[in-house]
Parts: sequence; structure tokens; C-alpha cells
Amino acid sequence: MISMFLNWLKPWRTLKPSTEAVISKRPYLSVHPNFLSLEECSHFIQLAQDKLQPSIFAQTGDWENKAFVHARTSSGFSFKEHDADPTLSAISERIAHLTQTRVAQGEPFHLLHYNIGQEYKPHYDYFDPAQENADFYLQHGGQRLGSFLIYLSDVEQGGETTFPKLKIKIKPQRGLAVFFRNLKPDNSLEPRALHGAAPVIAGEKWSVTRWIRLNDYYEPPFPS
Ligand SMILES: O=C(O)CCC(=O)C(=O)O
Repeated sequence: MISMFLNWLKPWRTLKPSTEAVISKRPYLSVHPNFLSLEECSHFIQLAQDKLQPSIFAQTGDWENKAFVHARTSSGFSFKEHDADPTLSAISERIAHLTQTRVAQGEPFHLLHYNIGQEYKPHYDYFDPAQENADFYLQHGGQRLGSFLIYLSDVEQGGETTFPKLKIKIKPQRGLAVFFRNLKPDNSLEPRALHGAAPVIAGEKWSVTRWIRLNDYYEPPFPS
């Protein structure tokens, strides 16, 4: 209770990283400027821009009733055949190297596009075992150990990735990667990994995420 009050009093820090750094140890959170080149960022956008769909929030999705909670108002695209693209598969290798995981632990890249006013409310990337459908997701590679987020564009104003429990905001910057663990060192759920994307105030935002599982990931047979 006291720590919640102290967190509430703590001022927010907005980070504009220019060098590689570990920003938090619990959860582990690191930043990597220029992880992607300008050409690689453009390549992602080119592949996805005609295929964007309004985002759904998988974790609260109810397959039976198609009742999805629209906690995110962005548009998105999930790359299904990224192994066939040499640029994307080289990037997957670099992510695996940096995060000391195997390429096979990574889910397909998920690209997000935000227009002015669009946001992604604070949420967890891990699957809460108490939540409906959790078993379905956990069967296909186990828990989401970490999230590897890369900004594909600068954003004129707003659009920061927020970590409310750490009181940290990261300003999007083309090519900058952010890696954070969703689990504690003992692989139990890490509530401090709560994060979201603040509304874009001016300009537009492009980002891409690769979630990394505890085990090798394989695509579940999603109901149509
Ligand atoms: O786009 C962002 O800044 C955050 C994206 C995010 O929260 C996610 O992909 O889980």
C-alpha cells in the first residue's frame, strides 16, 4: 500500500535514449538506439502498409462470442511468413542474439500503426493463467518471457511507450529497440511490466513487436 502511494508521488521520466542502456533491473528493460537501419524500418512498413487491420486485443478476446475489448485503437498486421523474407529473418537473428534466446522462441513480428489520438492502454503482454483462453495461448510456446519492440518511425508529439509502475516513458525514435522482460527471474509473472502506448498527438507512429516465448513458438490454429 505504502509503495503504491510512493509510486504515485514519483515523477515520470521521459527518456530519449541515444546510447544502449539498461534502464531498469526489475523488470529488466533495455534500450538499443539504431537497432534497425532506415532501410529496414521502411522495409517493414512497405510490407505491411496495404494489409493493416483494426487491432484486436488478443488477451481479452472471447473466441466464442467475438467480444473483443478495444483497449488498443491502432491498426496492425501480423507477419506470417517472415522466415521467407531475408531482411526480416536477419533481424530475427539479431533479436535472438541480443536477447540470448533462440530464433524459434519468437512469435511472428506484429506491426502497429497509430494515427493521431490512437493509443494502446496499459496492459500486460504475458498471459494471465486465470484469464479465459490462457491455456490456448500457453500451449503454443509457453509464457511470453519478454517483448522486443522497435520504433519504425519518429513521432512528432505523443506516442510514448509508457511503463506506469516504473514511471518511465520512452519517446519513439526510428530504429530504436526496447526490450523488457514480462517475467521475474524465476519466470513468474512480473506485474511491473505493465506498459502501454500514449496517444499520438501529432504525426503518426509505426512500431513492430516480437514477443519471445519461454519455449519454441508454433502458430496455433486460430478459429476462423
Ligand atoms: O507501440 C508501443 O509503443 C507499445 C506496443 C505494445 O504495447 C505491445 O506491442 O505490446
